[in-house]
Amino acid sequence: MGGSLTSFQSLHIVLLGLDSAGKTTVLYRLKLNEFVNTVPTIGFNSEKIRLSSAKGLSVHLWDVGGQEKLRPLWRSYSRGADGIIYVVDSVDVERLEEARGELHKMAKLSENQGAPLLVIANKQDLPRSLPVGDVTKRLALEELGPHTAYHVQPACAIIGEGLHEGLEKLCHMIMKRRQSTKRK
Ligand code: G3D
Ligand code: MG
Repeated sequence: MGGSLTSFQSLHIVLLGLDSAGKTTVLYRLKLNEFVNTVPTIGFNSEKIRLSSAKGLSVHLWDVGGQEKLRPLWRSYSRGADGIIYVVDSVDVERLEEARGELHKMAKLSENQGAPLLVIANKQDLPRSLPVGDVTKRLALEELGPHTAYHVQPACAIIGEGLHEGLEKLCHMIMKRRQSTKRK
């Protein structure tokens, strides 16, 4: 097996982000390919998804509630994760700073160091959404250090635009990391 995209692998990926960023919408768009009217997540939602592009590869996505009182749970759900999806609301400029703080806090936990990161710059359909370049800067992603591979994907979760593309990039980063740790 090892680092290549062989059959029957399941990747453990967690979906994190502030409340109302669009995590649950992302999850059900990927799973069901349809819009699901969400309610604020208490605890977590979890789904297994098969990737159409990479045969036999499935991802197990954990959508953890983003309200402040639930954020301490992020740590236990993301422990040992193969990859992290961090969803941000590209319109909510004020809370991007809070989003940056939570992201960096989590990335510093030793358990997560080096887990590839997909940032979903969500709600790009809205007129005042920040472009990905601005989102990247405001989240200070370059400060994450050389061991964390990341990709910032513009997306609109309600129609699903950008989600599969982003997920494939994440899986690719995960496989690359597996190959390089195997070599060491
Ligand atoms: P969360 O799981 O991160 O807390 P949700 O977020 O998935 O529950 O989404 C929060 C709200 O944002 C929902 O609206 C949802 O429909 C909306 N949303 C999610 N993605 C997008 C997007 O790409 N564009 C737009 N315009 N809205 C989006 P409500 O009205 O139910 O609060
Ligand atoms: Mg939710």
